[in-house]
Amino acid sequence: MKNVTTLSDQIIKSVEELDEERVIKLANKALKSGMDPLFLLNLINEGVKRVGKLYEERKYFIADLIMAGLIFKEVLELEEIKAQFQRKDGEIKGKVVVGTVKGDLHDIGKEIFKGLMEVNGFEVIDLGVDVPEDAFVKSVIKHKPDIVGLSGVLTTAVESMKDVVEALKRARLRDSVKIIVGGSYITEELCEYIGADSFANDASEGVKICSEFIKSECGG
Ligand code: B12
Repeated sequence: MKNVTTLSDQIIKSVEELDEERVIKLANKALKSGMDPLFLLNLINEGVKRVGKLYEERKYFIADLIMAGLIFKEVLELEEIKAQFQRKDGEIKGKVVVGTVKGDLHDIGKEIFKGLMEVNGFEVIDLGVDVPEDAFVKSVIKHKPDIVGLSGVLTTAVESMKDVVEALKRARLRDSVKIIVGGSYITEELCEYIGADSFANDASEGVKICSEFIKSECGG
């Protein structure tokens, strides 16, 4: 147990220090020793949050945020992690339109949510980043999804998320979909303010909520 804790700490620390080579080396070591890939991603996320904090404290700069993003993406490219996101054959449970909302370019969380949804049997239509509300409306008309998933990590994303909900209401589509919002700072109060059906600060939790949406839709 001590070794596992030490390795976890080392991973978080090497992300915080933006030591790309060491992160990849330790990540490979952790995966080889049987660490759950999703647990590993949580560790990387913890390190990345520390980078964010250092940026806030003006000890790190924008280039460091970029580097943190690049390191995260590199970890997502590791074979064992990619395997975690490989869609298994089987029935499609439901359809979801996802996107990072207007004004926000952060896409790592959205990519993780998308990957986990696909692995859990959802068809995902990904609209990308900085997506305006009318693009969500058009996509709902075109694809008739069961769920709309909105991602955003900037505090300003809350207003953009609310804009999407309002635009769907104006188009009389709000009741045809469930809406889930995700991002590290989203709270129940913000979810209510946005007018979404649910929220998650963690992609796995989001997948569980979406599966429940589908179950209740089917009356199960
Ligand atoms: C990497 C990074 C960047 C990279 C992004 C690269 C990329 N391709 O995404 C770059 C360098 C581009 C960037 C730019 C900026 N960033 Co930035 N960035 C970060 C950093 C360090 C990590 C974000 C991240 O990827 N985290 C890892 C992922 C996995 O976490 P996540 O997004 O929260 O996702 C998880 C959950 O939230 C959830 N989830 C996410 N989406 C969804 C969706 C659904 C439907 C569900 C269910 C769940 C879900 O699941 C995920 C996994 O469990 C954060 C620090 C932090 N604390 O978050 C700052 C941070 C978000 N950035 C910040 C800032 C200020 C900026 C800039 C304004 C900086 C600048 N001066 O230009 C710009 C804004 C650009 C823009 N318009 O979007 C601030 C935001 C502060 C605020 N109050 O809004 C933060 C918090 C840093 C800080 N502490 O100051 N950034």
